[in-house]
Amino acid sequence: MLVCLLLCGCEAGIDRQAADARAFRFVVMGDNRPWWKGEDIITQNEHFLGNIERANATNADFVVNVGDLIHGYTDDEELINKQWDAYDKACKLFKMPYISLVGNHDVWDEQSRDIWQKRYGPEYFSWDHKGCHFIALSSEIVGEINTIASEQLEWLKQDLAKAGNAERIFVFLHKPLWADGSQWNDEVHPLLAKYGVDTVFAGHWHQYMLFPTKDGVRYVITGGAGAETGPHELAGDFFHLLEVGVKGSTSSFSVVTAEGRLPADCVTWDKVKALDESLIVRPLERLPEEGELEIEVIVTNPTNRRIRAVATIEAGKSNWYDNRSEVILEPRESRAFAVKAEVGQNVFPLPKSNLELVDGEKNLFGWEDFLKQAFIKVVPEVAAEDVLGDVPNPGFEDGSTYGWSTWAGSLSASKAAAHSGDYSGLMTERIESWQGPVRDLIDVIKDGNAYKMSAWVKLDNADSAYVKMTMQHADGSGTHYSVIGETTAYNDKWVQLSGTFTPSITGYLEAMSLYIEGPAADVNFYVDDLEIKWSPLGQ
Ligand SMILES: [Ca+2]
Repeated sequence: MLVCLLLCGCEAGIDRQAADARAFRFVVMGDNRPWWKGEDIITQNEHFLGNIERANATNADFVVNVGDLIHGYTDDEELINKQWDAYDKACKLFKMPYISLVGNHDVWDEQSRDIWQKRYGPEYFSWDHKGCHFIALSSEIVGEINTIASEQLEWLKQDLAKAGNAERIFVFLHKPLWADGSQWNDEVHPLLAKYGVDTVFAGHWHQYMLFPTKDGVRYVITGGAGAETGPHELAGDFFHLLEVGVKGSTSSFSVVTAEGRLPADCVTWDKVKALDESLIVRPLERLPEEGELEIEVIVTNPTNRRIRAVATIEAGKSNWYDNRSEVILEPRESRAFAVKAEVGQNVFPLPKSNLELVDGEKNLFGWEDFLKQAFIKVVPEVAAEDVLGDVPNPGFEDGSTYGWSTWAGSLSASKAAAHSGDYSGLMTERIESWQGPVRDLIDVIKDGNAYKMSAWVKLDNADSAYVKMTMQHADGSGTHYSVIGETTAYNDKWVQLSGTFTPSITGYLEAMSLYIEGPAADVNFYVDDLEIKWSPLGQ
């Protein structure tokens, strides 16, 4: 197996460092893949090649890549193998042993998993090096995606139990599952804390970010090996690798970029959160009328350099006008700044708005949709005004299916069950799982506005089933399906399907149909109390 061969080779390094046999360095990086839908989705890009050079310059004992190695996401086996060949070719440039982990662009279905296993072996594994233990996990196991579960979790428990004498334990995986909460924090983190794991390295977010240490376990994101990054340097959006030094029972690392070396705390979760909260937008006291207005914001310069704050309003399909305002900020200065704007007859939908801190040509940090914050006080009253007037018979209380239709099968107003009132809609004689009650909303939904939608569902002849609320919309760019809400429905209680929908319409709108679907064809179900509310801030 690849990993074993590589690591057997590097154990020979011990002789060369006889003076301090247990001090060593290793490199971690992630997310080198060619850019998403870029011109060349096969060849590895210059940013990855640069990172390989910088890794070689560290003379580290080995390099770990936490995944998203190729473009992937195709059924074309020949193309997948071409992408892997191009990756292997680039990786031959590493002068030290090199270990690859599985990312979501590398294994996304059974076919891609089989290709991975044929070429690189198991999806999770571990190894020892100079008294330390290293564990590579997969967040991409088919059928268990975004979890470390079942067989892999059992393996991890046994592997950690066997690593008892290791000086330090390091864990690698592709997705920062700790940041999305849930299963990792309940089942995996306590194990790592129990065994005194030093650091967990992940990628997936194309940036660098140090998280707060939790129960002694350090968590780090390093996803800057070549895939496209965001624009904001202070948020960790830059190409980089991590150089980790281990000496006895301590470890430390620094962040290596094309421009030099940065300390591990150059970008932390807390610093980015504080920056994000440093922008203050003064809420409007009333809805603006047609004409010019100023939005007052307070911006803070977090650097020791003179920078600019640039606010842009991009009208798009709204009734606002494009606008750009700018102010110079002295080092560490915090100041009020009036952002100029101009609105036509209708305030909603709001335009796109963006406020950036800019140093020369570099974007340091930014706030998208900052304008929404100005409307927080004045929106609740307008949000209360719903659009139900345009959606008659939402709860079948007409005693008919007026306003409703079906793709196929039979829909009737039924007194057998009701979430409210006397009636609900009973859906029977379905032939496919996607068939269910349909509402035509072509005259209700307006481009760019946000809507909150909900409906109640109860099963008739099955204990439980997956249900979802879907919007089908057809326009100049084709037919699109958006899942607005999904849940499990039961036959002994009503459950609510809910979610928000913000249409983006291209060209001529041909259809806008909301429907409830999901259970197997022979499952009959009731639907009641459809509710659609205008939600100007998309909240
Ligand atoms: Ca009803």
